[in-house]
Amino acid sequence: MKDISDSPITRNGNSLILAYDHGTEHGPVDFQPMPKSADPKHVFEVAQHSAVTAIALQKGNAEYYRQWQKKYDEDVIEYGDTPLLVKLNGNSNLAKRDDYYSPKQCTVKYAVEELGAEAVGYTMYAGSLHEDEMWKEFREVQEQAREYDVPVVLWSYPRGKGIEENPDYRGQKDPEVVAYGARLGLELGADMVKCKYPGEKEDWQKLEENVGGLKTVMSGGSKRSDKTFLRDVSDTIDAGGNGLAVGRNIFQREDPNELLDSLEKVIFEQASPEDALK
Ligand code: FBP
Repeated sequence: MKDISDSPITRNGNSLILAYDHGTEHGPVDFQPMPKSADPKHVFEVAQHSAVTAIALQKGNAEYYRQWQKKYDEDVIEYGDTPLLVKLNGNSNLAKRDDYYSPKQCTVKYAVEELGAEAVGYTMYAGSLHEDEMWKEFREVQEQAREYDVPVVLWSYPRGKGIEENPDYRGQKDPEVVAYGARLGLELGADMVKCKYPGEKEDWQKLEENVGGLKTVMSGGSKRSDKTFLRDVSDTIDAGGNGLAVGRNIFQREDPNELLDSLEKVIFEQASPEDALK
């Protein structure tokens, strides 16, 4: 089994994954603040910034990404080759369900053999009535990922009735809930776990105490100022985290390059947010 540190989705042990599966998860509403972000080609271009170690796409956009790269190749235009992480499951905001569930649209085989994925991702809603089904699907994903020697990133988002109806928990971002989700990444055999930011650096530190050295990345969340966002990322790194998987805080900006420059310094050079913004 290959160590994730040898995978191209990490650099010096850390990662900045540009997530662009929002058209599935939230719908076009996420593109409204920056209409050009609805065009995948725009986001593919953004992903070529040197800070980005992988772009996370659903199957259809992954196919489009490969076509786009081929076109660029033929035109002999110089372009980056940002590694592809195929998100294997996803769900829309349109579905009416009794509890959270994220069906699988792509196999590891298709992702690797047909799309040339360098990594795969899977969302797990532990705490949902459908947790058992997702565990079963994840087991297959994890074992196939081992066969193909690609790392598997677990979007670990505990939510649903088991969380909502438990009086001990204060929702999805309760530090105990986030830490539990992170621990599941270790228990279920992920190579990296992506967690919601619980709000405080100390909370991320506690999370790290429970993952046995598993790579952890912070999930971006809704758009905030450069300063606030960099502070959250920097706190995650200081607390032992390995970077970021981010969507809206990048593609909802008119020109995300400046923030990406700063993120590169914070994630890969351990710069302070203040120095990174200079
Ligand atoms: P953001 O940085 O925009 O929060 O994206 C991270 C992400 O995990 C995406 O991959 C996904 O589309 C979205 O968040 C799902 O968020 P949620 O399920 O909380 O609405």
